[in-house]
Amino acid sequence: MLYPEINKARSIIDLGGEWNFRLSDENHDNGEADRAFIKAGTTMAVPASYNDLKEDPEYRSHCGWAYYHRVFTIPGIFATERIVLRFDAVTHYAKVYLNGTLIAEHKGGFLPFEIDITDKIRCGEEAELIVAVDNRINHSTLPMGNEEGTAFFGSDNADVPSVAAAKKWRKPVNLPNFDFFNYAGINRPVRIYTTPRSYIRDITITTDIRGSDGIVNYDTSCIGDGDVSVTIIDSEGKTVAGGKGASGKLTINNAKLWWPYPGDPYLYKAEVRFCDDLYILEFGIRTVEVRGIEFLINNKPFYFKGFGKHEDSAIHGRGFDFVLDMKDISMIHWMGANSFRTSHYPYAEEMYQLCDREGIVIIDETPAVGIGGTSEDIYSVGRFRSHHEDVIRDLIDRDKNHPSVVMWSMGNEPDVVSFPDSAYEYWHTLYSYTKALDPAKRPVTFVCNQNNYERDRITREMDVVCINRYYGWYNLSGDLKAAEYALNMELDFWEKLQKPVILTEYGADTLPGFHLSSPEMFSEEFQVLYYDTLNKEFDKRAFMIGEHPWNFADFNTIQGPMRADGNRKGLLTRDRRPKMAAHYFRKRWHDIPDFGYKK
Ligand code: GCB
Repeated sequence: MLYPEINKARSIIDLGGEWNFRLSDENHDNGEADRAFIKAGTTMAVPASYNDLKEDPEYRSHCGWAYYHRVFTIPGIFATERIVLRFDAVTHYAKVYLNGTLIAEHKGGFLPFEIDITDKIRCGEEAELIVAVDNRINHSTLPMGNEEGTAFFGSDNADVPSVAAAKKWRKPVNLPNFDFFNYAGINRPVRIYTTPRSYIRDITITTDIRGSDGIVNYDTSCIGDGDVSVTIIDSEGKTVAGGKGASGKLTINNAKLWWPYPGDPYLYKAEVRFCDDLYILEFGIRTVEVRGIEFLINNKPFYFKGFGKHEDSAIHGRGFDFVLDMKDISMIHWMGANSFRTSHYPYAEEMYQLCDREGIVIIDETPAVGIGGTSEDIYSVGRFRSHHEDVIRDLIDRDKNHPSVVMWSMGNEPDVVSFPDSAYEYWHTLYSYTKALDPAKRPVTFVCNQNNYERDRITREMDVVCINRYYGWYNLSGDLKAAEYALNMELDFWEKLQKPVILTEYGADTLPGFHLSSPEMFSEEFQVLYYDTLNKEFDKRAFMIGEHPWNFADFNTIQGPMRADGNRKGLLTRDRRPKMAAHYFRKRWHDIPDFGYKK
């Protein structure tokens, strides 16, 4: 799916700003009375998560439908154009009504969807838009919610009579089977964009390297009758290659490659023309390959230094925040990191564009987090399977052209040990499905939890073994000597496999400003010692090709006895100030080269 752009053939109308808003569990979708009901609600910012924008606690704890309403007019000058309404992300389920008619429904809160409204709207006349948003999560949604009455990090002690009896006072709440706040609403931009009536629907670019030449394979999908032409322009504006036809192979002599920063993340532009339409796509020339225990970018062994992140900040929640993205990239550079995982869902497209330009490597993750946490064989029941496939298809469709994206993560910490056969079948089928869909055939993985690695048959079969481990925190809490022993015992197991392994999560909750002379849990000194103890062990192992501390920054979660003002494992505070451990990693990572670290 192409990102909306403004050029001489296309334009954009931004529908961000103030909308009417109302929380309600009744059905208010299209009638006159419904519109009046929603308008009589309150004001709401778009894009944003609605949860932290009003002081009534209902906004934070709401479980069910929320309604957005606004009117707009498309200028008459666009009457000859094709007109598309695009939502970058509505979390988690959306119903869209235009002038009282349901025009779209969309499941999944982290990927875009769009509706061609050319024949549904009159340019120059007022139109009325209602978006109904459902934030409920369960075994059919991704991320997954619990349906069995236990909240993440909480227990209802059902066998205690008084606690069991008190349940009747509880109102319905969302019970995430994941550790981040279930921020909801129109989280990313809403735009109308125009194209000519005959238009470029999609462009796919894959690249290769032959000696000093860059190979650019392009494939276009266009609607209408006409010829396609493609021109490749370098960063100085010079034409370096060109071709005609819907697909083709172009050669750029002495090509400049895309390298992670501090290398040059060089980008070319492909100008694609079809009838009166034009689309300009930026792309980089680079290769990615797993060979033996190495992860090669442009044929050189790369070492992942970076984080698991979240889209999360005060007030905005998970609402799109370009200023925050800019700051995060700056802090990634400041710490000498080169990569992150989009834990635990696809991020806003603008972040990937920034990473292309700033040379940051991305492991691109689906929202498949929290699969498990139930006694039923969740894979055989399979209420989420087709949605998971849709999400992978749409993720690849959206992100396939980004040079920054080097690997797909099908999900985070699914239960693969309790249900061995059904889990095996599920993840293997999905692995082949993902591989087949990606035109660039990037490596595919999923990220496994602290499980019984001897029983887990699936993680070991991924292209890269990605493990989340909390030795010294959730296990062997506070005892770093024992943690070091246990980690080494497990690493001995992985070493035999001769596959590349990334520690995709390890971390310790830390309260900024809490200092101790003798490091114990939650102190800044403990966080540094924890990382230093474990890092020294990875440094001894050639197959360990990356370290992603959890988390880049503190982030918000559901309330519960294990979380004081959210998850505090950040190297940075929620407002992006460095804890001592950020300074520790800054020193470490500036000394570790991006390429050839493990000789
Ligand atoms: C994990 C999860 C992550 C949590 C983290 C923690 O394994 O993948 O979502 O936030 O542990 O801090 O508990």
